[in-house]
Amino acid sequence: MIRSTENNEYYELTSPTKIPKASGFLWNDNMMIHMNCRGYAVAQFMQPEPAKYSHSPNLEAKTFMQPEQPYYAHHPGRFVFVKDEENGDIFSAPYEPVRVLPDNYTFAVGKNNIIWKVESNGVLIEMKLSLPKDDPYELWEVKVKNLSNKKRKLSIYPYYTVGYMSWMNQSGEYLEDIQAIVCSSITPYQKYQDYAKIKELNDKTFLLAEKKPFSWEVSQEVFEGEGGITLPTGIQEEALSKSDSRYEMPTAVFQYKLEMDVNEEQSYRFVFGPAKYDEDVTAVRNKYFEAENEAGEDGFVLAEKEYAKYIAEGSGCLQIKTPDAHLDNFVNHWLPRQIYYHGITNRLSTDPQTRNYLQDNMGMSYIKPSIARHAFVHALSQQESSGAMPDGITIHEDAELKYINQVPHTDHCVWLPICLSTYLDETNDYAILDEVVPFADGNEEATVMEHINRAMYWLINDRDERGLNYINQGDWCDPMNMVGYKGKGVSGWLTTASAYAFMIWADICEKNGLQDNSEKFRQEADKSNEVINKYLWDGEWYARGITDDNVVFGISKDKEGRIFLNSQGWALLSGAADEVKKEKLLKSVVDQLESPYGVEMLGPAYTAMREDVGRVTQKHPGSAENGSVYNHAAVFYIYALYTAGETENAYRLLRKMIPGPDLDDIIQRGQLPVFIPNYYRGAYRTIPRTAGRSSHLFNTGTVSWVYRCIVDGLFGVQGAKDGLRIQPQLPADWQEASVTRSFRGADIEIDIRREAGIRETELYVNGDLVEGNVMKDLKSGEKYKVLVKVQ
Ligand code: CEZ
Repeated sequence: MIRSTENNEYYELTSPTKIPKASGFLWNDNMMIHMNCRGYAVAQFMQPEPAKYSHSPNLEAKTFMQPEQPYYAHHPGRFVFVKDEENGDIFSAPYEPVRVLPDNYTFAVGKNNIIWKVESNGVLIEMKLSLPKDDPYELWEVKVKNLSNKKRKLSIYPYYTVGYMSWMNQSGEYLEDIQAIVCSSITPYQKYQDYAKIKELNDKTFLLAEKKPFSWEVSQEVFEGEGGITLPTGIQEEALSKSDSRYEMPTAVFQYKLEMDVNEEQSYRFVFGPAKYDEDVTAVRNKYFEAENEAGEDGFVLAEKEYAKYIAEGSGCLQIKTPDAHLDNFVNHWLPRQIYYHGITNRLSTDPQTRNYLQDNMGMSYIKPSIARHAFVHALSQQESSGAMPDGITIHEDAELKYINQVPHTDHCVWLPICLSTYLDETNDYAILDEVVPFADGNEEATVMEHINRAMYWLINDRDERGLNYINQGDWCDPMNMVGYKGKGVSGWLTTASAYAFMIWADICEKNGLQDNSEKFRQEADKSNEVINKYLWDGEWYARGITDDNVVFGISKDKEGRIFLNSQGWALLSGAADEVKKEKLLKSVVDQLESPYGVEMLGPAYTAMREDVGRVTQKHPGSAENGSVYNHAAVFYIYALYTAGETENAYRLLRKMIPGPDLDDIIQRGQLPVFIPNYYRGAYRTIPRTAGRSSHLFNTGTVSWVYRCIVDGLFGVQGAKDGLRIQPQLPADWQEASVTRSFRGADIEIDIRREAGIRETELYVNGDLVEGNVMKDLKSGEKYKVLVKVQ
């Protein structure tokens, strides 16, 4: 039912009903589309804020992308109805809205396109979606093939949802001369001050057809008639009625009539997207369907090719081969693709959360380090001279801080050294530290080095009399908003995370020759670690924090929220936990938080509001931050396990991030292994029925860290100042594995083998045994062959 194609180009699903929310996504520089296997779509484009051109049939709230996005009969989608003109039988591809179970069905999610093949009663419909590299348009190809052994008379009806565009003004019509349905609207607004922005918006939605249709329909109501969306009246008629829409909900449907010989195939192409003027649609026609190069390829074909290249640029810096082919496929193809998506689109937002922006670019350090470099410098240019980092980084001149970025969080400074260290490991570009960057306030400017020093001092100063870091209205955990809003509550996690950040920064300072600075921050890390142990060790694990009213929480006395994952893993990273504490907390996590779908973020999940903790306790138990397998938190923990040499523990949990390989697991998660979602439902111990269910939200800081776990931990091929440090941590049941690592311009092929009698890892570079575990003097453009013998 699920398979990857031989060359791993696609993941295929052969049922539209077994994993109904199975999905894939495509993006380009200006848009994103999330398609599910049954034909439903969520698409957004940037102008510069994210906007829709295919709407739901009701007034929609403008919000950020949501987890567990619900689908319903009228959900926006892309469909092709098919009518047998001889007997009136109707089905629709890919599956919705008619829901006739096809005889054969394939949903193939690729890197740069998504393809459905749907065969019903001797008719094969193939739908292919691709995007151009820049334009916010969907490129659709629909093929019809007669697989039966007789001539067929058919009508096909590509149907694209336009939906409820606006309560102020919406309409639509067919423009004969360009063969396009163009629907128009005015984005609703009330303040005259908004007019200046509104008038610039691309408020039209068009569906452009390459071939002249037999008929069309632009009114949703007329199209559906009494038949409704599952059996539209329009389709039951001889011909679509050619209506327009005048302050009526528009739609975009074409009808093509076909008489097909045995085995005959017909192909149709469409472009769907937003526009500002009708003339823009004419330009789209010219660009995609008229212009041809010498090879006879038109703009549509060239755009598909260009897009394939654009996606291919997002390949990562390693190719792995292990005993687990599914893992290989994910790590070699899908994981870097998801990291690239984050790094290049900034999650389709103009004000990414500071921690997201920094961590997404930590991942980009492996893919396009120049983009990461630019992002780090850009983020620092929005730092206050006090060292404080803002809650979001604006990346467009008109951008404003929105949603969660209007809530003050105290953790943003922590991510600077942590994320930058990966960039430095990968590139050795210590010159970035000397880059001079302005502060957001005043006229002062300073080096990157000084900016980050100030960020560290900001953390040092934002501590209470005990030395614990204030939480204000949240730390990494956005909805932990009522622990410290009165100004007293502290975050145990942030105190540990600060200690870790100080250590990382101390390392960077030392490598950069700044011994004194380095000493200073090591001392600060020690201080933080000391107070964590003094105030937050609960006996078997670390507490999460202390509220405004001086109540320690995340402890054994709590009925709900007794243990939080982040407090445990980061105490391993910061070095707060000694051996005894380490063993205890590892066991507590296994006993209380581990599930078949990964490790949960807290447990037991809250079932009622705790007013001294906040909004996180109001989320549904087992969803999101309230005790799901919140993959971002889980991967911090996994990274900590690798750092602490907990190889088996680390790999077991890492593998659980990816759906499968067993079919049952994939069905329970409800997601194809083509991305890692921000969470899988948790509360495994109290609500097992829904545990494991994917959020399907592919925006997540998880992926950069998964790559880091693979580079620094599993394969141990982390960059160092003087070369490439090689120290694999393979799970015990792997006898061998290999990895091709692109690193600072060199190509390094590494074979790792277990060998009896080996005590310490042995490294042979081009046949010669190398002292220590670092490959030095690497030359860009060279190829190296490395053999690593491990115990
Ligand atoms: O957003 C993520 C943030 O993008 O939640 C993480 C946080 O560290 C990331 O920076 C943990 O809180 O406001 C909410 O309740 C939302 O749940 C967001 O916290 C959450 C959403 O999953 C959006 O991706």
